[in-house]
Amino acid sequence: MKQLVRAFLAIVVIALLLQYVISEMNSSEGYSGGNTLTIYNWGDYIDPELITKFEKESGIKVIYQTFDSNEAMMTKIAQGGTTFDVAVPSEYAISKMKEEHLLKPIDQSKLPNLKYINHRFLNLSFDPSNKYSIPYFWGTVGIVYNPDMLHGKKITSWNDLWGKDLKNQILLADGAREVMGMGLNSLHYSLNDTKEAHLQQAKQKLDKLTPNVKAIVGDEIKMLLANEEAAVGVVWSGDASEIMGENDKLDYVVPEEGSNLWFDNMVIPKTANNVEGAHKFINFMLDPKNAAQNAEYVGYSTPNEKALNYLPKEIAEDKRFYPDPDVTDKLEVYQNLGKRMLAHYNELFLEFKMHKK
Ligand code: SPD
Repeated sequence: MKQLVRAFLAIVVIALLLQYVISEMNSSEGYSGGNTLTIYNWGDYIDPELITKFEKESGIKVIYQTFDSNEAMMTKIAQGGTTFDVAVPSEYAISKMKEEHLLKPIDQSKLPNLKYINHRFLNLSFDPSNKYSIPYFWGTVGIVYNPDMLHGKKITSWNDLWGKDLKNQILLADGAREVMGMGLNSLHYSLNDTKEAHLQQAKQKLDKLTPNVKAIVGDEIKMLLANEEAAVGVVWSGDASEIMGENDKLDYVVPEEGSNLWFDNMVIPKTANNVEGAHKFINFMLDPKNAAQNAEYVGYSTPNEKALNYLPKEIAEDKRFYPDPDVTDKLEVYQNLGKRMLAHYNELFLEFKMHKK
């Protein structure tokens, strides 16, 4: 009898251990299937309450993982061994993922809320007809700065950042295209330039900026700038909006030499297990009230026309974060420069980071 009890207890312990191991795998390796949905998004890029609301409404359990660059996200998805159901790449990454057959087509008949997206954000060249991607947020790259810390000085151009008065005052977002783009734009080159001589010139110019660069950082850039740890930051517009919500002394400018207009869209990676759930989630995020709640929480600009009605006027009418088409038409969208050129941009950016250290 005692032996039977021991055997029974051993089975219970093994079963509990197995359950624990499986749940650990679910949360760490992007396992999805059954009634779960694995979402792979940028850090600080969703209101967590919306995840809970989606889980309650759909009965689907969400496993949520984050990345901090398009490059890291693409490498992980291309490597396989993960089953992300929804991811949120930027435009040039979407074009590259399509080329590498990493995306599943989207069934628009399952997205009745797609009608709320402003047509300005649909049918863009990186994904004509939105066969593979649905708009999530959009914005620009620019400079957020604290006039008080700069004795009233106004910043208007990339070249202002090389000023001697900015020693150790600049924080840069940790993005290869953003930093290389800043170097290229400061020389009046395109931020999609592929001429080796221009890229080398941009890298040399960036190296000269290092005395002014305090750090190259991820999402913590928002907290550091809001707390006045540095006077200037090169950031995505949505981060600027969030920082300015914390510290209203700061201002945001898109530099006069030009800059980047970007689009982050929701996609269904090739390895998705829960395609039905992925469509449900995408449609949920397209709901105008949900889109407005998300935009207000993260600070980024929503492409959802109807959602603008649910946002406070001071957000929806702020032209720094919702610039009109005549302004955005002058900006450049990153192109997919091909595997080798994108790797080269990354290498140059890494060399710049090493030079900084
Ligand atoms: N913390 C959220 C960051 C999202 C930034 N996406 C912008 C991509 C521009 N290529």
